[in-house]
Amino acid sequence: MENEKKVLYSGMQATNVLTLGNYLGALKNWVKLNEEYDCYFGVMDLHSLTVRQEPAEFRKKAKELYATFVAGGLDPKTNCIYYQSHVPEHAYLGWILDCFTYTGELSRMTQFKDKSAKHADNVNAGLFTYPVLMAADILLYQADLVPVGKDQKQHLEITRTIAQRFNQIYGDVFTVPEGYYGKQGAKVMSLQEPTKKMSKSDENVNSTILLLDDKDTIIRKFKKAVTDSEAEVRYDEENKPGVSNLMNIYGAITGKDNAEMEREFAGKGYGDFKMAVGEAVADELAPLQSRYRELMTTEKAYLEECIKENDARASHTAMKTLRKVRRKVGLTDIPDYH
Ligand code: AQP
Repeated sequence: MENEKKVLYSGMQATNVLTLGNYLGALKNWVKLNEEYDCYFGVMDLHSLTVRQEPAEFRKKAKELYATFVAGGLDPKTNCIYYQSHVPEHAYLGWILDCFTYTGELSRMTQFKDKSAKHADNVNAGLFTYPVLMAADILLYQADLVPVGKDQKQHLEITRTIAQRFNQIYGDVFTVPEGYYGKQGAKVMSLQEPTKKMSKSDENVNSTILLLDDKDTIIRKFKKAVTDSEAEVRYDEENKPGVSNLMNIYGAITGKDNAEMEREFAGKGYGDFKMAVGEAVADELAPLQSRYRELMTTEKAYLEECIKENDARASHTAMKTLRKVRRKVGLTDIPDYH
């Protein structure tokens, strides 16, 4: 039977090379869960337009992001990996859901506040309605589970609110999704300002580990990571945010808990600890990097073929939901909309 598995949906913006935060908060969990679920992963290029993009560079980044998903371990023959902008139903449902979302709700979103401060010269309406488009992304595919980093928790909550509101008026139209957050790695912080999240658009290169950084760069960045004046590897987010962040990263990769890490580095200085974290990260990323290089050199045609197949698959599911929504809200039938 078709679709016995539950549905998983997630995506990322095509704004830059991914960071270790994107990897540990999202991609690594996608890979972990992908066989258990019927998965849709989007390159969220419409979302990226909330910030000005240089067109040629943007197109390139979107393709690179697609290849990164595959290089990270997602098979595009079994997972529907697609570009958001290739499925116009996202924007269409986004508009309908805009009419079921209150401006008061949107103005409470912390990402909107943060991004408005960061892009003060371009506080556009898209930045404001971003969470509604995200709700449309998820609800179009009737997703049960959405694995994301903790920074997206508020957006997932509003998605649930919108779905429940719509269902209350029109009956059971949308599946109300659950968020999935990993135990470790759900919020990776900047290496230079460990009270701020690691972000792919951060201008300070030493703040982020990029997934395509080579081993020397990774180790150098960890060596420069801000810690504190003690020399004790101990988890204490409030008083030792830098060390706690590094423990969080090391734990997410090795599977070790805080007590194990504290024992492992007892009596050793931060130098040894940083080196161990750097090596663990570099080793973790090495297979992704070599697969990425293969895909971007000799397997471009294969990716194009997958894109085409997955566009059709995503469109089929998205149209099915949109058709139902159109009918429920009372829009007239489009004769050839199948
Ligand atoms: N620091 C982080 N720790 C854990 N998870 C994170 N994510 C992002 N940063 C961290 C998760 O990665 C996914 C990608 O999200 P996105 O591309 O839609 O945008 P974002 O959350 O705004 O990510 P960035 O890196 O901060 O991008 P820019 O700089 O472009 O705004 C999501 O699942 C997110 O939770």
